[in-house]
Amino acid sequence: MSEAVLSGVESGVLRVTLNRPERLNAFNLAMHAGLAAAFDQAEADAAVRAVLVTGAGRAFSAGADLQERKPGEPVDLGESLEQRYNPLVKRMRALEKPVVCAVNGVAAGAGANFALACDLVLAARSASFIQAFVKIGLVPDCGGTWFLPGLAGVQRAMGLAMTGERLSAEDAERWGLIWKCVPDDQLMAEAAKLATALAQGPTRTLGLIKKAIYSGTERNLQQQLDLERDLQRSLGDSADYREGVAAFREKRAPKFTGR
Ligand code: LHQ
Repeated sequence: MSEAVLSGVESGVLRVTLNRPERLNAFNLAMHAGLAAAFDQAEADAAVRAVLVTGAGRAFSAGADLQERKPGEPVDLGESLEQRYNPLVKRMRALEKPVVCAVNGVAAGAGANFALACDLVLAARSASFIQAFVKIGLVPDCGGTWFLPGLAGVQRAMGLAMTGERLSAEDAERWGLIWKCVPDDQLMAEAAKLATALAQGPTRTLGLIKKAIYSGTERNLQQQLDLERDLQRSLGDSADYREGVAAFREKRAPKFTGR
């Protein structure tokens, strides 16, 4: 049996590929285990300075595997969120390294919201996003009810969640759900270029940018100004800050080491 998740490091980027193309990369236990192992490595390995997530085959991910359980088999969906999906989303957001997502095809249900949990999302022009949950009688999960209103506004979030309509990659970009929609044949090159550039960036700083931006929604301006002060103070004696300023003054490109 082939591995449900493929991973490998190149130029400081851990590439993580969802690899169940025959099931449109639907999430099963093996895929969760593979993702957990990949993020273990992303957290622990100092050589990894950015993560790039994508899907094998024609889809990004069709969400939870709806064929795994026998019809009528009792199921605790809350437990599967608590044990697997929610820890995955939390650790992606908490990882102090950038996570880029290359959405290569349809992203439905938990697959769509797993993509939105990444820090920067690129999508192929032919890709699409579907909050498919309502079609099987569920609410959006994997953070969708939190990400969507923040990214696209309450009305658009409500429309996507209540209708389960397909949103094209172009509209996803226009609505602010994703960073960029790119031509299909350029997706992986663009995503690799972005992830590699981030992997050469001031890693500690990028981690703190995530922290500041993601906590902004929970705080008022005064609290956010205080947080920015504290984060900036902690970066003031970093090697990358010194290098950045030196490079500016010497009119050359900086060489960041991530320290
Ligand atoms: C699939 C799936 C799939 C298995 C396509 N599973 N095989 C739920 C429960 C647990 C806890 C956590 O939270 C969740 C959250 C969720 O994610 S709920 C939402 C689950 N996802 C969906 O409802 C989406 C279901 N899939 C679709 O609507 C379509 O497949 C899409 C729109 C994604 C793609 O459509 P097509 O391009 O027309 O492909 P297809 O439908 O023909 O699918 C191709 C194959 O993949 C097919 O198998 P087959 O053997 O007939 O070729 C599908 O059965 C299989 N597949 N999604 N989620």
